[in-house]
Amino acid sequence: MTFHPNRHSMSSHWLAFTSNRRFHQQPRLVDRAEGIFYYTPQGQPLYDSLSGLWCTPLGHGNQAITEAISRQLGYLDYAPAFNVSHPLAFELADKLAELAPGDLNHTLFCNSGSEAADTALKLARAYWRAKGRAEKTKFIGRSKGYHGVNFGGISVGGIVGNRKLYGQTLDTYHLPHTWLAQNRFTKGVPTEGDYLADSLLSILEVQDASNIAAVIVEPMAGSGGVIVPSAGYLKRLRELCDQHDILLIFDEVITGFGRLGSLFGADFFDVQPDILTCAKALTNGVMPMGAVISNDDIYATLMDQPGDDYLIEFPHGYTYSAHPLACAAALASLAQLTKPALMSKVRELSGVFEQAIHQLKGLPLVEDIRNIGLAGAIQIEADPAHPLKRASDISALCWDKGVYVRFGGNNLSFAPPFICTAEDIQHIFARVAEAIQEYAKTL
Ligand code: PXG
Repeated sequence: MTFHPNRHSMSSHWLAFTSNRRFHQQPRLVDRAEGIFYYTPQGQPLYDSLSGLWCTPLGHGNQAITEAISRQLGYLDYAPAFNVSHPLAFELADKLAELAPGDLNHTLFCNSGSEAADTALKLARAYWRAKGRAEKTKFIGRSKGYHGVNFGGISVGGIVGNRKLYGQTLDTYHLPHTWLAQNRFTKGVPTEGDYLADSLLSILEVQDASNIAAVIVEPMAGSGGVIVPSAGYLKRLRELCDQHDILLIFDEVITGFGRLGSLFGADFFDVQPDILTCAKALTNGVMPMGAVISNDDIYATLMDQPGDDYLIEFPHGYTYSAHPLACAAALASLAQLTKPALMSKVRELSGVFEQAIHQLKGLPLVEDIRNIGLAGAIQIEADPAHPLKRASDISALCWDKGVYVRFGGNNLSFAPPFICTAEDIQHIFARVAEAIQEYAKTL
């Protein structure tokens, strides 16, 4: 399985969300993974400091997941997703109903976080229409928010680079992001910033709540650079949504299944959304799968619509919704992620992680460090002439030092697997510190 640049045309594979031209100059390949390591074709081990792309908290090569998929493959490789289903889909939906907070009891399956976001937005509109309030169609997202790459997701998303090329989006408005200069270098959840939720009122002043279907936010903005809201921010948002008859959607694609040391971000912040989307860790990243979990009222409203019962209540779904192999992977993954001992370990490691990442305070170019649970980001002072370059260059140096580090904008992001040790975490940040120092010397 060795990659031969001469035998493969580099341009035939157009890499996702990648500067392909830079990749061609310096291709980074992995052809094997085990536990918390990736391996290059030359055999160089690399610490996986982001659990893939936030999606493999149980590490690579998890035996129970491998076995579950193999077993399922022997029984049922595919089942039609429309009008037909299979036992594992119900088993998984029951499990999610049991795990998700409050009355989030009804799951629509899809294949990714992006599909989950667009599904949730369509569901919100369909709900209001079924309630006889068809004018409630607009959405509110948040600056620096990320909800995937489909048209709904980029409309509510608040990362300008992901939206600006694509013309007209849905009718959406954005809350301000929750990064505050005075909270720089806060360890964990900041105290300052609950008032930022009140910006919703300024939007309503102009748009009127009668036109708004839903507010969608990540409990913690992951792709935006691990921006942690203040402790009461989401509670305030919930209050305002209740007062104004607006659905609240939590995008838990990153925060779902233990990343914050609680099963969901909703549990961590003790706030109940009306719809919760998740993906990634649901299957430990081994099979693509997303899920949209809605509350009893939304489900009942769609099921109680007038008309013959042969009619489809929610005309939406994918060929691969509740794919049997993905269901098998998810059940095996959740059986492990929900063990209380694992969550305690995550909370314990979070303390080590917090210490280790904040030790980089004071290094050249480091202008902020944020963390929550087993997630964190180091914000690098941007070069005004090349705003996105430094984090990318530092990540390249980390690769050479044996650590795979994700960069986005001017942030280096970290979300190590739950199976790592305190020493692994310390090792990762020691290498990152060296890389930052060495890079700063070249400027
Ligand atoms: N919502 C959230 C909150 C996400 O973080 C998506 C939706 C989209 O999921 P899919 O499965 O369609 O990619 C995401 C994905 C990064 C990074 O480094 C983050 C994501 C994906 C890739 C990289 O921050 N988040």
